[in-house]
Amino acid sequence: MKRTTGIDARRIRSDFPILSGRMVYLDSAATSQKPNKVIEAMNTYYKKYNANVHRGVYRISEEATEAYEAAHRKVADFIGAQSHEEIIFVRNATEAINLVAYSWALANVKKGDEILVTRMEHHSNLVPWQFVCKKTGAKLKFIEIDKNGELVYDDMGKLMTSRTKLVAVTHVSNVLGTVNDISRIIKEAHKVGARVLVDAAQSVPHMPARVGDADFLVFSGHKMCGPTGIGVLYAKRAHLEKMEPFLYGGDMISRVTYENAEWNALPWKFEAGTPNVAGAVGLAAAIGYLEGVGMENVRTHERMLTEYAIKKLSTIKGVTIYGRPRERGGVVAFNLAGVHPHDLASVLDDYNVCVRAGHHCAQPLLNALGVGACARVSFYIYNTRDDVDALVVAIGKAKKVFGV
Ligand code: 7TS
Repeated sequence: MKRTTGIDARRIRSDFPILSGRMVYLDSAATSQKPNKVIEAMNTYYKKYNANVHRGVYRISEEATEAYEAAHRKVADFIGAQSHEEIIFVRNATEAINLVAYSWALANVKKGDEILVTRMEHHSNLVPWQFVCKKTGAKLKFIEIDKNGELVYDDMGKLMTSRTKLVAVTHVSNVLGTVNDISRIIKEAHKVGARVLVDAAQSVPHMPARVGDADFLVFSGHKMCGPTGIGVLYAKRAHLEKMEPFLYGGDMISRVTYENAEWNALPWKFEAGTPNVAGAVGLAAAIGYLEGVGMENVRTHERMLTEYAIKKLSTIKGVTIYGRPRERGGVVAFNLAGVHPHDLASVLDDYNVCVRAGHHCAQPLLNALGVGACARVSFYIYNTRDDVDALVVAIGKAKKVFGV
């Protein structure tokens, strides 16, 4: 492939041992693959300085503590947070949203209040708010989407009122690929005094993304070249100071008597128990790797691949693509008429092409699109135009198999 996007995807691919064969991996929105640099950083931790953190005074424990804390600083820098105190490590984006639901929302949302989400949310940014509304008597409201898969921004003025306590919105849809205008949403929400949670699970890995004025922002390490089991909650320091902890126990305290406890400094107040040190080390290495590639380059490369994929898929008879947003992430969801997406994915797998099929944890959105399921390809830095070509060839084979 020609280097037209500032990325040499073939060279990058060689950094990912799982991609050393012929596999065409088109499911990075579910989880990304991991480069050697990340795998090695985690191996080195286990081989050379595995110890619990914030406890021992011996050398390797200090080394582990330093690496763990440095990972918080690395994340803070990467997303433009003011300090590591605003970065809480959790298991994944889902847990980060639940932390906000339990610690912030249950204390701040009352009967008659409203929580506003969009019609394109992943279950992770929908189900916790359904729970909060049921528990508190608040009402869940929705920003609609238009036929292109974009939010109907003009309705926001009507939907956001003094009753709106929280606007929880995805930055990039994991189905439609829509890149939402987060700055605009935050500006509108803050006008009525609402807090904003940004689900950045599909944006932080793929484009330069800064926390800006967001109150809360969440993402997962495993979608950005990092390991599973580590995710991030960013929250403005002022909110974290007022919030009660989510989990209680060791590490999150400063002083304990038989009757009472005082909380540790931020961010440790929200990190009870022995944390995922290896995960933090891996996430820091992943960020280092992505910085080496350059997030602008990641975005440009995925834009190029997505445009190419849409162009190619559009030429295949029977293919319907869902969503035509003007700003789109590296995600293309589609169906092939007459073939269930699970069957399609299964035949594509026979040709070493990995795509996701199903409801993509966005069942209400799929229902709104009038389909129960669809296939989805999603790109990352190691994908090339050749991968798209291989997909198109494999779809052609599937068409023959199913006689469509
Ligand atoms: N939010 C969005 C927008 C997502 O796409 C996902 C995962 C999550 C939240 C949850 O992330 P987790 O790491 O807590 O599970 N999306 C997908 C997907 O599209 N296919 O598999 C997982």
